[in-house]
Amino acid sequence: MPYTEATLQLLSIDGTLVESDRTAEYRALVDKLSDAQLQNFYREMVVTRRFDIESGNLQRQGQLALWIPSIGQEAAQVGSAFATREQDTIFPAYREHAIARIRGIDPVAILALLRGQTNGGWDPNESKFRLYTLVLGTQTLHAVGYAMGIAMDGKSGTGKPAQDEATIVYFGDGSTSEGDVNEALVFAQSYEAPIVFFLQNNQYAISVPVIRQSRSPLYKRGEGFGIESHQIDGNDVLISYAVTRVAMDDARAGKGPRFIEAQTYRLGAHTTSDDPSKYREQSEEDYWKERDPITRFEKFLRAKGEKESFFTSVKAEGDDLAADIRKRIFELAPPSTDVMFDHVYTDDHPLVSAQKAWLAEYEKSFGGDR
Ligand SMILES: Cc1ncc(C[n+]2csc(CCOP(=O)(O)OP(=O)(O)O)c2C)c(N)n1
Repeated sequence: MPYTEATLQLLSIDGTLVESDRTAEYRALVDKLSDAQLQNFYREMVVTRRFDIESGNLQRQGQLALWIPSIGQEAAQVGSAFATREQDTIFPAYREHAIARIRGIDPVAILALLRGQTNGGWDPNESKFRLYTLVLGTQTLHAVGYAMGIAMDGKSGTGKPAQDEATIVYFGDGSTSEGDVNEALVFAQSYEAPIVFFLQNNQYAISVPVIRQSRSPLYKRGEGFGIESHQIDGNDVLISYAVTRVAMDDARAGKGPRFIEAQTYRLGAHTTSDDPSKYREQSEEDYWKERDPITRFEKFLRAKGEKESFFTSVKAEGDDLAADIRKRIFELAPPSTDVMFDHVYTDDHPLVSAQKAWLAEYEKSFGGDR
C-alpha cells in the first residue's frame, strides 16, 4: 500500500500521536496549536464533506452539469490551507473545496461554475485564491511564474520575496505526468522560486492507478529536480499542517521551492460522470475508509476531552450550509447562452455574432420553455 518508510505522520489511524525523531520539529508546531485552531481543523473538514455530499445530490437532481468531489482528501487540504498566511497566493486545481472555503470563497460561487453560469466564479485578487483550472497542470506554470515574479519584486536576486510572501500550488498524481508540471519544477528550482508544490496523491487519475504513472514514489520526482521533497500521510491533518507550514516559511525566506506528496485517497468518484466500481476493488476502498481523515481526527479530539456539544454543533453547521446552498442554487437565474460567445474575441466578430443570433432564434423557437 502507498505509505512508505518515508511517509511522515503525526496522528495514527486510532487518533493517537506518533512519536518519532523525524517528526519532532513538526510535533513542536502542532503542540503550539490552540484548542480553537484544532476545532477549526475539524469544523472545516466536516462542513466541507457535507457541502460535497449536498453538491453531489444537486448534480443528480439536475442542478449542476458536473460535480467534482473531494471526499477523503479533507485533511491534506485543510491542514495545508491553514498553514498558509494571509499574504500567500494559492493556485488550486479543481477539487480544492475545503481550501476555497478557508479562503472565504462563497460555496455557491463554486456551484455556479459547475452549473455553467460563470467561467470563473470569484475575484482571485480579493482572496488570493486563484481560479479553478480543469486543464491539468497548467496552474503549476502559472504559480511558478507568479512566484518568480514576487521574488523579482524583492530584487534580492536570491529568490527571497519582497513582501514575506510565498505561493502554493495544488495538483494531482496524474498531472505529474504532464509536461507542464515538469517544466514548472525546472523553472522553480532554477530560479529558486518561493513556491510549495503540494501534490495530493489520491491514487488515481480517473481510472488509471498511480502505479501506471510512476514506478517510484512521486515525492522522488521532486527530489530528481533538486527540490527538497517530503512524503506525508495526507489523511493526517496535523502533519499536513506542520510540513506545509515549514515548507512555506522556507520558501518565503528565500530557501527555494519545496515539494510535498500527500498520500491520500479519493473515496468517491472522480466526478459525477465516473463509476469507480468499474476499476477498483471494494477491499481497497475499505482499507482507505479505515484511514478516513475525519474519524481519525475526531478520535483525537475526543481523547483530548472535546465535548459532545462541539461535535453536535459542527454537524448542525454542515446541515445549515447544505440547506443554504440548496436554497440559493434555486435562486440562481438560468445560465445565459450568450456567455459562450462573449469572450471568444476581444472585439465583435461577424461569425461569432451570426452564431449568437442563430442560437437566440433557435432558443426562441421553444417559446421560452427551456
Ligand atoms: C491537459 C489535460 N489532459 C487531460 C485531461 C483530462 N483529465 C481530466 S481529470 C484527469 C485525471 C487527473 O488526475 P490527477 O491529476 O491525479 O487529479 P485528480 O483528478 O485525481 O484530483 C484527466 C486525465 C485534462 N483535463 N487536461
